[in-house]
Amino acid sequence: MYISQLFIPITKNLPSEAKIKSHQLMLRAGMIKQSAAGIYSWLPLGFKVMKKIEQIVREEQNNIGAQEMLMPTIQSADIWKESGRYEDYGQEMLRIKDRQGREMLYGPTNEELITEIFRSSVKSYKSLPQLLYHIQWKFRDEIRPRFGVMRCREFFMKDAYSFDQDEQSAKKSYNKMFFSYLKTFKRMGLNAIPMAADTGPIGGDLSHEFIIIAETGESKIFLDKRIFEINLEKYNFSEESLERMRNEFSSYYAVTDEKFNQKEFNQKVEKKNQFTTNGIEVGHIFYFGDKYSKPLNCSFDNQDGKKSTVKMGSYGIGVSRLVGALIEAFYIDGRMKWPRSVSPFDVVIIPSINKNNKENLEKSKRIYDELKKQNIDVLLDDTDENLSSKFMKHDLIGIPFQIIVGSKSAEEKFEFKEVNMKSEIIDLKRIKQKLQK
Ligand code: 5CA
Repeated sequence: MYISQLFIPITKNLPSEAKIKSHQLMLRAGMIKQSAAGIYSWLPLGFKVMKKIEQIVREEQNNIGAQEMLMPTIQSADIWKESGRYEDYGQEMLRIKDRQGREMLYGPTNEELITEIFRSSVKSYKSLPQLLYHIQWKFRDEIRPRFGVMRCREFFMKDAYSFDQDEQSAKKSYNKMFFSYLKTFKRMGLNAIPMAADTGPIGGDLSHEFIIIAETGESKIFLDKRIFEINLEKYNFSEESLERMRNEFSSYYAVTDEKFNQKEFNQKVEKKNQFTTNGIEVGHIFYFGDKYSKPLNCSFDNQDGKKSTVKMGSYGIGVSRLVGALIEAFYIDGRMKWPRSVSPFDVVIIPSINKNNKENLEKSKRIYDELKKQNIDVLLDDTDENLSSKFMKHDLIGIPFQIIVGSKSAEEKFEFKEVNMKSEIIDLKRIKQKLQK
């Protein structure tokens, strides 16, 4: 893509409510535009990043055998009345009436809807276990939407639901998802820490939040810092390995302020290992047994020919929140550097261009064509702004690799730079190798 053709409304004017860096950067770099409080349009650059995150989430869900589907955003109130959550959910739920006067709502989550789908089709233990997910918009009428895409009213979420015969098998599904989440976040360059959590309006008795460290995070976290040293490489998806992985994580204290207790912290963690900071919740998983399957009557015939209720869990990842969370994690000293796996482009070519000299632009176009042929997603800054304003712009856009075609580039060698590293003068062949994924 040539930047002159990209719809990227870069702006300097920030509204006063943009207090944290991810919110500021997303507005400045033209990634999003607010359309109402806590509701955003995703412009091409922001949308591209979100799609990359979505794809990583999708691949990792598919890897553990979860099946993708798509449920609607609008749901009927009836099933929520059956589960008893229609009243409980309160004002966070956006309630709507259709032209017939039927009560509808914009789904804040999908436990009821998926249970209703499941109960009408699954009759026997032979069809269990099952793991289903979708990636869909949700709406929660938050009292105080803030921090841009981090706490908004409409947001994009991956939600998965597990269905098992009994508690033991359901815990296996939970552990599988637990490990899969760690791998998913790792692919985005994030070290997410699982923390025992309260279950809130979703319910149940077992739950973990996955939190990444960020000063601006809304959750205060308390942990034994040795938890950072856990090596995921030594684990796999076998039942026994998952069990050991869970045990290793639970052996270290790691909680958010909801569950924090100073006395316990001092007892369980030596002073030198105590670590207190802020974090962003990027995922949350729940095991709630028959909380929904019972009132919604989702049962099956077990091996003994008796009726039994399905045991369920649900597993969320904040796909749109992750765009902001990644910026909080990687935006340092006014400069953004996306991890390669989610960067909007693989590399940007920045030629130094002036009115009398279009040679650098011509050279850049040739590099562009070469890289395109190799399936490298490249952005060419073909504007005639001076180099220093181009650099400032690319500090915002955050593409991790730059090819600078200017005074340092000789004949067929070019200045190649990984952001925040020293540049080197190399030929196109070397550049291609460096960009190989
Ligand atoms: N049904 C369960 C699991 S699917 C559920 O809804 N869990 S949740 O409430 O914890 O949400 C899952 C994830 O969505 C959170 O971890 C968070 O990353 C994201 N999320 C929740 N609320 C918002 C919000 N207001 N704005 C942006 N992202 C949000």
